[in-house]
Amino acid sequence: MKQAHYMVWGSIGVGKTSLINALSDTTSNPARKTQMIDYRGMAIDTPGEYAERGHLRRHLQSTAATVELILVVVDATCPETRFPPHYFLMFSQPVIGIVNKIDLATDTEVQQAAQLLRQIGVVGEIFYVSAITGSGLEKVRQFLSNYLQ
Ligand SMILES: Nc1nc2c(ncn2[C@@H]2O[C@H](COP(=O)(O)OP(=O)(O)O)[C@@H](O)[C@H]2O)c(=O)[nH]1
Ligand SMILES: [Mg+2]
Repeated sequence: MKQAHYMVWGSIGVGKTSLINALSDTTSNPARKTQMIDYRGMAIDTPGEYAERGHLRRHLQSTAATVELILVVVDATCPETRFPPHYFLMFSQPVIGIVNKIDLATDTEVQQAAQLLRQIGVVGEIFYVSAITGSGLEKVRQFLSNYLQ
């Protein structure tokens, strides 16, 4: 199987699948509900249900051990999370944050979402994007292409 390079984590509906579609150069299908851990080229998409429940989260943790980079996505319009504080500090790989849906959020909400990422242990760079309008995605693409050789 082709080795995926990065894994996308986040709660249900934050826009993980939309983001991967937007970052991939493939014709973007509208996001379908993600039913299982989904290997899609460079990325591993994950179902929000897994991230939200402790006992399912363990499946993601073992998959995460095989990737080079972890992306944690939060929804700027809904700055809340089920991840425990400092959760992402457990990973040895770099963990970067994505604040998605900035097209719908106020500046204050965007700042709150970034703080939330810090609280759950995302210590890497934070990017501010809209998977729908494409705003901010170029920086993420550049980061990925520099980082993942
Ligand atoms: N306005 C807006 N909607 C978004 C954005 N990203 C995702 N969505 C919408 O949010 C919903 C959930 O997206 P999806 O990618 O399935 O989320 P997932 O469950 O994290 O994979 C869909 O209706 C998307 O069209 C965004 O940046 N802006
Ligand atoms: Mg999905």
